[in-house]
Amino acid sequence: MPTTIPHDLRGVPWITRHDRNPLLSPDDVPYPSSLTFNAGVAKYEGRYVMVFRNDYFPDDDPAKPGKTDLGFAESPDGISWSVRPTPFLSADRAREAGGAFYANRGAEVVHRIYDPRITVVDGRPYVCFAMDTLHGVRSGVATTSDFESFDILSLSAPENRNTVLFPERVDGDFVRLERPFPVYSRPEPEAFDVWIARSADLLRWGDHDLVLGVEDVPFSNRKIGPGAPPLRTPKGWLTTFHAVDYDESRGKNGWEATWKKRYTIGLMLLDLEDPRRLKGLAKTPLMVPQADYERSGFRGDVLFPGGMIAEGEEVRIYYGAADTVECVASADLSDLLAFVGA
Ligand code: BMA
Repeated sequence: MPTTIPHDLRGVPWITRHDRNPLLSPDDVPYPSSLTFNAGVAKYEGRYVMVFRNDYFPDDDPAKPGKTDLGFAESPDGISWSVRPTPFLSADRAREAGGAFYANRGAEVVHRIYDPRITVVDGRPYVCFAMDTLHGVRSGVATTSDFESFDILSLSAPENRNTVLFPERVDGDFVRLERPFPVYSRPEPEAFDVWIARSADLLRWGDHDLVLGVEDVPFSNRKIGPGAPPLRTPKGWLTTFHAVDYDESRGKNGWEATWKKRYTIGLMLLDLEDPRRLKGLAKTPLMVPQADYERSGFRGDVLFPGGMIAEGEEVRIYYGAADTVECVASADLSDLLAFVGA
């Protein structure tokens, strides 16, 4: 892995940030909110649905204990959003719903729920989420029909997050990308990769395999992780990932005392029949923090993709910016495919 990545890294010029960005900010949320970001977005029953990460610190002071849960918003056009009056999934609600998963330790171990992705499979929405517990980070899969009530179907062993379901079964099985955290087995700090797993029933996950190693991504010197649920194209499953680079010379860049990382967006193509196979990878980032709302906020220079939706030949990419707001950018499918060498 390279030790440092150039500061002046550039994204592609043919992606367009929407002029109404940010699409969702804490002011849009009818309950306590300091940050609204890293959303999952999908189309469901004739409208756009969004599950977003909502962080709240009293007085907007991150030093004060706050909470993180998942809000729900909907939209007729994917641009103007209205947020439902109460959160969709919270640590409290997960504790109540997830009793079966905590048989040995009671339910008090859930700290927060975050970084959701929504995938509609066979007409039914699934929400994958990360859950911090006293005993590690677990990845959950929940299903819902109304974004009010939900069933938690599975929770991974720690340490795993950024699980992202494909929108179709492959050979009859559900498939998901994952990002485990191997801390003892790798010499570099935070060298984390993108993995794949399959399941017949969304409960039992196995057949794990590596899809993309961080060492294959020239613009990351730390970790990578799956982004939005993959999009079926004639050439393969097109999918984003986030790529992190760390630079010791970075100092304060956000509300925290120091923040030395940058999160860019990468793009890859997986084989349609066998999505374990990497068919294409862009060797430069698709998007690099550039707009003011991406460069400054709670943590500056963070882009975190969570939704990818085709509108004819145009593809929208929804992403969290600066761990503070939710945004969208769009590009032509043909340009995206050419970028991954298809
Ligand atoms: C990751 C997650 C994301 C966040 C990112 C940058 O570890 O917590 O939710 O966007 O860090 O802070």
